[in-house]
Order: sequence, then structure tokens, then C-alpha cells
Amino acid sequence: MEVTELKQQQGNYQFPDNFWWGSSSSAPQMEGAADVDGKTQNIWDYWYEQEPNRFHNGIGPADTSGFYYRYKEDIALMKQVGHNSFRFSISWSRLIPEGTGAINEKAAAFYQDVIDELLDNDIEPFVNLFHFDMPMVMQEKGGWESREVVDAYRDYAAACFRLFGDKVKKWFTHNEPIVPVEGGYLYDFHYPNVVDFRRAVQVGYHTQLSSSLAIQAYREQGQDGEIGIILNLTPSYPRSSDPADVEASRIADAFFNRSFLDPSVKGEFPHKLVDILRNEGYMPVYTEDDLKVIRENTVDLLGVNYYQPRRVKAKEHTVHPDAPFMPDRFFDSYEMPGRKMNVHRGWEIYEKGIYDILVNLRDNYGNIPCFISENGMGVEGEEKFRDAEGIIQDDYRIDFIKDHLRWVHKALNEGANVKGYHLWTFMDNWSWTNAYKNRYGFVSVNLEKDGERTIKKSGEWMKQVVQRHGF
Ligand code: BGP
Repeated sequence: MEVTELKQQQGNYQFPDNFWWGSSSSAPQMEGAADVDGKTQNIWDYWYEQEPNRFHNGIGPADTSGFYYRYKEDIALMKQVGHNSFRFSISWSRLIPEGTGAINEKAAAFYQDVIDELLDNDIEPFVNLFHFDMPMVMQEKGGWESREVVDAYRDYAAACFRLFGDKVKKWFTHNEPIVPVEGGYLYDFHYPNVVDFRRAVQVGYHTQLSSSLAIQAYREQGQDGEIGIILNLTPSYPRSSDPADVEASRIADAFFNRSFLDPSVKGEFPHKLVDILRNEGYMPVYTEDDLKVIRENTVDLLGVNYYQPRRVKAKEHTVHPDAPFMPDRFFDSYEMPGRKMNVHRGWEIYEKGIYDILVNLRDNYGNIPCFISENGMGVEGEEKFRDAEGIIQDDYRIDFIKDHLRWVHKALNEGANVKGYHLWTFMDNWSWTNAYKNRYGFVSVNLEKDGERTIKKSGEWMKQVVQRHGF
């Protein structure tokens, strides 16, 4: 069934009573207070200091939505829009300012308060440990290229479980681990702005290892919740059924999806990827003991972030043998004619992708318990949709969510093990180098009025969805 057909179907989309409804967020994008109460710099604070002009309108990570100060007000708003669960991340550079060693007691108290406030409002905390925000002290030791940093991360994770594990029962080791690999080591949109495939492979491998070590630490402590990872899965669609296009899309899938999905869920890296790395001479430095850790510490639960598909075709021109090695040596991207776009973000909107991911997890990944941990629509200039009552009329966001939820519903009916839907994000926040360009929230944050929060039409709508368990 194609997108339009499903969209036209009216009727009742009913979800299970215990479905997780809510939203997701991250510390560096929402907390603000970047150099307050003992927090040290992470790579974003540092990079902004070095190159403020790389950030939209020159706005840096110190000016995010101020959740650090306003979390009680914000959690009350979450309650108002019907959340029964909410994902946030802990900032490593806030909790352990030197990267290893002493806990910052003020930071521990802050996260403890946030957790208590959520629980008091019947909102289950989902806690993620790393959202692109390497502490600068750790980056100076080599970041994810360094095995020492992997061990420091495991200790940081273990400290979080000890501090908060009695109340937090859903943990995530990383958000979108492929993104810092792409951004920081291949395509220059994260610090340290390296373009080097060999280093990228080491970073990716060490990030996976760090996740598996954190899961091992969680289980060694005898914690009784669930632990997983959050991956941005971009289903790879070939231009045609021509075998060369299909092979190109499989390779892209191995690089960008299966590189973390397979080891996280199955405990092993995909052969397709390993074969390429071995044949081309780009295997990372690894040990058999580490591979054993990866094999034995797979996830309980998978978060799926879905924004856009990847369209791929066979490579049309051979790459010069001396050109730097990049994954796109094996495929070209392809713009599907007539595709629907989110013009603000420049991303294709393809709702059926969310269904294809869920069915793939059902059929090829043991139907691992999962949930949609991010999906959302960034829009520029939303202030112009504010009506006389001050409410942003974001009907486009409601349509976007419904169009995706219909496909989630279909997957659920066909046996996919999907347990919830979280929007990116709760309130407008700071989006890395795009800063405040695109707004994503259920709640607007008015930067002109001291960060004033107002629930958007989509927030009011979501509340009804949760009350009715559907729409
Ligand atoms: C995901 C990230 C989020 C968030 C979102 C929206 O990749 O996990 O941190 O930012 O994308 O993308 P962007 O902010 O780049 O528009």
C-alpha cells in the first residue's frame, strides 16, 4: 500500500493502553547553564568559542532553552500535553567535570530532582548517557579514538546507574552514535572536524564497544531495568531493481544503519561491512576480548529515530584511486522524482519508511522491543503562525505526526514489537550548528520574551491523543 492510500484512510487508530507517549530531548540542546555549578566544557562549548560563525545567527550552546533553571515549569507543561514518558540526557561534563573521578554533587542533585519531578507527575524518565557531547577534557585525550576514553565512559555510565538506577528503569547508552562519526570524522559538521575514514572507523568501533561495556556494567550491578541504544535508522532504497543499484543500497545500509544495529542487537558486525573494511585495509584496532564483550552484551530495547530515508543508486563515475577513501566510493545518492520534502530542513518526508524499519526489526532482528524515540518536523519562522491568542497553529506538525503514526499502527497490527512514540522534541531547542533556525517542539520557546513557553496546537492535540489512546 502506498503513502497516499494510507493517508486517505479515515477511521480509528487505536494504540495499546500502555503505549509510551512523550518526547525526547538532550542536555546540550536544552539545559543551557553551560558553565554553571561546576560544569566543564564539552566539544560544543569549545567549538563555539573557536568558531562562532559556524552557528546559525551566531547563537551558541550557552543559550539553550534553560531547562536547568526551569525544569519544574517544563515538567508541568509535559504533564499538560499528556506525556507518560520523557527522554532526556545526562551531561557527562556536568556530572563528572574532569571526565573521570569525582562526581559533581550539584549536578547529581539536579538530575535527581528532575527524575523525582517527572515521577511525581507520572512521567517515566528515559535516560540517555551520551548525546554528541564529549567532554572537552576527554576530547583532549583523543575522544572516541582513544581506548582510555572508552573506559572513562564505562565508569561514567556505571556512576549514573549507581546514582539513579533505583528510580530510572529505561536507560540508553548513546543517541545516534553514527552521527558523531559522520559529523566529527567524515563530513565536517561536528567538532573535531576531521575528515579521515580510518579515524572514523576507529571512532565508530570504540563507540560501539563503549555501549556494550556500559550494558555489561549495568548488568554487573544487578540493575533491574532495561538498557538499550537509540539509533537513527535511515532505510536505504535503491533507485531501481537493477542489481547494481540494489547492491549500492545494501552497502549504504551496512555503513549507516547496520554498523551499530547489528552489533547492538545481534552482537556482531555485518559481514558486508567487515569485508569492505578488511579488503580495503581499514579494519580498526580491536581485541578478541572486546569482541566478546560486544557479543555478550546486546540491548534489551531499541530506540528508533526516524526522519528521512536514504535514496541510493550505483556509482556512476569511478573514483580516482588517489581520492581519499569515503563510504560514498560505493554509491551515489539519488533524489527520487516527485518526493515530498520538508523544505526547511531539506529532508525528504517518506512516512512509509517508519513502517519498513519496524517490519525489518520484526523479521530480521528477532522482533526486538523498540519504540520510536525521535520523529519530528523542524520548521523555520514558526512565529508567523502564532494566532491572536498567542498559540502557534502548527497543523502541518499534527499532519506529519498522524501520517507517521498511521504507519506505526499498521506495523503494530502486523506484529511489530513497537511500544511507543516520542516526538523530537518537547520544546523548541538549540539544534547544533542550526541553533534556533528550525523549531520542533510541542511547546514554543519565545527567545524575544525571555524564553517564554507556550503550548502549540500540536501539544493540545497530543494531549487528546494520549487520553483517547489514539486518534
Ligand atoms: C537528531 C538528533 C537531535 C535533533 C534532531 C533534529 O539527529 O538526535 O539531537 O537535533 O536530529 O535534527 P536537527 O536538530 O539537526 O534539525
